[in-house]
Parts: sequence; structure tokens; C-alpha cells
Amino acid sequence: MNTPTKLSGFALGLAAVFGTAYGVGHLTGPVTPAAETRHDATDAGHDSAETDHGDGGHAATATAHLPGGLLVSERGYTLQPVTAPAGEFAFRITGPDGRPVTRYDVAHDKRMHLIVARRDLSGFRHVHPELAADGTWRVASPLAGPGVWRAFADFTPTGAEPLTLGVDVTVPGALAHRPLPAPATSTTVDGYTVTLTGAPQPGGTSRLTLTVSRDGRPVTDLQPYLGAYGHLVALRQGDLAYLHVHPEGAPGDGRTPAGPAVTFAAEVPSAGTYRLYLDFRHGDAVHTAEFTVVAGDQAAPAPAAPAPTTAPTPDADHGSPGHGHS
Ligand SMILES: [Cu+2]
Repeated sequence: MNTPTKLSGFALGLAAVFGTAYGVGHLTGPVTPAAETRHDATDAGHDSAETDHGDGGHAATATAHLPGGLLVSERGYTLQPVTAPAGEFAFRITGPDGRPVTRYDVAHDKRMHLIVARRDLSGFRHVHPELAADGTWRVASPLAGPGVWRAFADFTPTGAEPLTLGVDVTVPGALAHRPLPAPATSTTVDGYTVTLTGAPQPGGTSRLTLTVSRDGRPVTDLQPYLGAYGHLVALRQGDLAYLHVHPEGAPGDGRTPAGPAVTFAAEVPSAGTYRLYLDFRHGDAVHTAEFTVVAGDQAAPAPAAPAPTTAPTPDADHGSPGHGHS
């Protein structure tokens, strides 16, 4: 493994990429002293003392620098689970006016991306609910068994900025202890082997390359899934801060191969342990490869001196901001 070599080369370039908004676009908002939430007038019951905003439309205020998914209510939008029949999961998003939102922009082929994982980071699923006329989203329940789950709604209300809200949902039953798998750079899923090159470093953009093989042979005919050859979600152990990253390049752009490697530029908000979930499509099925990674190597802090960037691949400079998160 030549990961350390690549990392040191990459670390030297970190200073130059500060401000790139991959995966966690809101991180680039002004970093203000951590004021607490700005609940709007419609958010009854939360009368934060320091807030005096009347219109709920402040895109660049306190929560602008938070990772996604930590809040159940943000910028006037609130994620509300709705009672549903057995086997179904339902929710709605209420807007600044307190009413269910019914108009959404399509992002990555869908108007709503619902991601779930247990609080212990097991059971990851990424599904796409259907919207009813009254603003209720419904989907066959992705909550596979007992536990405390985090459900993330990743969406863009028409006329507003993209948003990821999160809510805890408990499925009753006997709790199983599922320790987080140890950090690893290779994993298997559905007969595929996926290897990870690169490691996330807090404070900048980190290139993570995932390479897919099957039976010892590189997979070179990955199928586009939601407009990309892969979707990467990262959840931070401890609070399940959420990052959704799309790869460099796009199917059909004339320069992006259909595997075996898919490269992402990820910005992790802090040192810590993360679980990565790579969704990719092959053989007309979507597969999810999972990795535990540790961001921030205390033994090798990023040097501050600028230096030429060592490009891990020929495409290193093609970090188009157009591929930010959905
Ligand atoms: Cu999705």
C-alpha cells in the first residue's frame, strides 16, 4: 500500500484547497462564533433567547458552517416523521410557513434522498420515497430491525438551498451489540472487492479513490447510478454528522471511465472516526461497500508550508465545484 506516500503529497496541498466546497458546501459559509440555533417564529416551543430573526431566511448565519444532518430543524424547515402502516416509513418536511413542503428541486435524479443508519452506524440504506400531494413522503421502510436509527432527508426545497435534516427513530425490539468494524482499506460486498486509497484529513479536501473488482478482475463497466458512478456518504461516529459526496467526473463526459476507480473529494469536518458507504451500480443492482476510516493522524499533522501538489492521478485538478453535494 502506498497510502502514506499519497497522503503526504496530498497534505502539502491542503492549504491551497481551503474553501473548496465538496460534499459539505455549507462549511464554507462565514465561520461565526457558535451561536445556537435560529428557530423561526413558526417553530413553536423553541424560543431561543438570543434569536430575533423574523424571516427565517438567513443563509449565512449560525448553522451555515455545521455539517449536515445534525439538526431536525434548520432555516425554518423541519423533518417530521409521520405515523405509517407497518412496513412503511413516512415523513414530511414543513417549511418556514409551518406547512408541509410540496415543491422540491430534482438533485441527482431525485427530489428526495432518504438515508438511514442505526446510531451504531450499522444498517445503512439509501432510498427514494414517493411524494404524495399533501407533502407526505412514503417508502417501504428501510429500517431493518430493532435499534435507534438516524434518518437523513437530503433535499432541496424549490427556491431554497439544499438541506439535510436528521431525526432519530426507534424501532422497538431486542438490541444487538454491533461493534464498529475496525478501520480497513478493503472490503467485500455482493461478491465485489472494493479498496480504498487515501484517507480523509480534517481542514481540507481529501481525495478518496474507491476501486471495484470482482473475481480478481477490475470492473470497468460500472453503471451510472443517479447520474454518477458512485455516491459516497460518510457518517461521523459519535454524532452521525452527515456528508454526501459525489465523484469527480460524470458518466458520458468523455473523460470519466466506468471504473474500476471512482474518486471523490471529501471534506470532513473534524478528526474522528467515520463510516464510509459507497453506493455503486453494476449488474443492474446497487451495492453498498462500507469502510471505517479515521480522519486526522496525530502522528503526521499537515505541514503548513506550501509545496507543489503531487497529483495522485492525472485528473487531480478536475475538481469542478459543479459536483457538490445534492
Ligand atoms: Cu438518493
